[in-house]
Amino acid sequence: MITFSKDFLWGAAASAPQTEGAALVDGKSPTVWDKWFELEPELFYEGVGPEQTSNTYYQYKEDVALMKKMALNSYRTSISWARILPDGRAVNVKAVQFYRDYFQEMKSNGIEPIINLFHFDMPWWLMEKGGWETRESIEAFAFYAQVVFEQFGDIIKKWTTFNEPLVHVECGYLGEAHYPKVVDFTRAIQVGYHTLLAHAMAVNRYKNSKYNDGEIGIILNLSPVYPKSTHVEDKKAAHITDLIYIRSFLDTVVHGYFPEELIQLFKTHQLLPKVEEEDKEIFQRNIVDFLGVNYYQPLRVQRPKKEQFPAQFPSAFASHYDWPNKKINPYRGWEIYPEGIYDLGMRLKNEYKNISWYVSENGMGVSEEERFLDESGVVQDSYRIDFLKEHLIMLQKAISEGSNCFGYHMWTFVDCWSWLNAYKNRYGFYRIDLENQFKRSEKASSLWLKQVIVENGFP
Ligand code: BGP
Repeated sequence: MITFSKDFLWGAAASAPQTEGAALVDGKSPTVWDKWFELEPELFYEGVGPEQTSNTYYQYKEDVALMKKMALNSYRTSISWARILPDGRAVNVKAVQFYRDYFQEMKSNGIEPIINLFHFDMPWWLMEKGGWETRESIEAFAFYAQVVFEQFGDIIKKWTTFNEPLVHVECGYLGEAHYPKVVDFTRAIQVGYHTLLAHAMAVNRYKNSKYNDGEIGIILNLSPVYPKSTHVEDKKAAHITDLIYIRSFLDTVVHGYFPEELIQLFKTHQLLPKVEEEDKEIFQRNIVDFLGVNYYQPLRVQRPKKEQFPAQFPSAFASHYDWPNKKINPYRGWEIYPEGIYDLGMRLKNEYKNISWYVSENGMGVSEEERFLDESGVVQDSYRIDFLKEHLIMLQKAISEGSNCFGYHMWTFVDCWSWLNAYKNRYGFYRIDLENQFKRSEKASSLWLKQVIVENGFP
């Protein structure tokens, strides 16, 4: 029997911009996603934009009832900055009321809300000023954080600042999947640096807020990095990838400082961001209480390919390696490697002070999932049950060896809108029918996990 502790947090994860809908309702101002969709709707899968997310703004009571039915005891979502502070300064009373009611509804049903502040949804007014590239964004975020701690700190006892800060850096400044879709390593590093500083400032505001009896952390996507071989060049490629993609964020939020090796690397390539004297102390004094870890698949790398030179940083140090033994999710193309969750858990134990953490996202995206609907309208997602089982076995192994993990949240609860991919890949325990007033219907995995929660494990 694979068992978990009685107080283990079983839940699901989502975010405001991917679920709420009501994109410009009750005073909310546009985010980068609302605006980008308005400017280039053709970039979004099947032309579906952020207005058509899961309608949670109006249907949250129904969703909380379903969470309860599934026996979940926790749920992670985020607050929309542009809803709470439409112009960055004045508090939107209707938004405060909405979130208080929503969070209270969860609490009254025995579901602990874990609330995140930023899930890729930069308010448009701030983007127009340069977004995270500007130093001004740090104080703007700290102010927003302070407002939400004051408004909801009596209800919320587990906070996180950012979801996957690496992603808005990588997709927005080293790729073209997020706005402002530029490819510029110098700007990317400045954005990453300011994000980390904004995170530390928000932690500081929490520690100094009137309801500071809870905990605050951050959600990082920690894909373990595996080299192609034990050859020194492949190992070096993995080491540098880990330094840039993992340790840049992880060391800073847990230890309070950037790895010296990373600073030297950026220095050598004249990529050091602009910093100020006081920053060092801000990082040092504001380390996290816990971590959320998003894990989908590992990164596999090898020494850089010769033909890539002169290459763009960081491909000058590593290139992708297609592991021939990998098991693939045929419906999304991502690798399935449950051992990665164990490796992460053990690393947090051994190298990061055995910090308290939880799996804040893990899951299996499936395109055209309607093909698995049975006659009674239930999605028979046995592939997702297998996925869950395999990952929970590895998680439990890490816990039994001392890793300090307090919960598991699958991405996601009800199929949700996902950025440029819109509804292409479905992840939920519940299916959403967009043609039928956002109707929610069961998938077999929700019944399976309910049983696991009730029994605190599975055979
Ligand atoms: C994570 C994000 C989520 C969600 C998930 C699935 O990186 O935090 O917001 O989008 O990935 O990704 P996708 O829908 O692209 O398959």
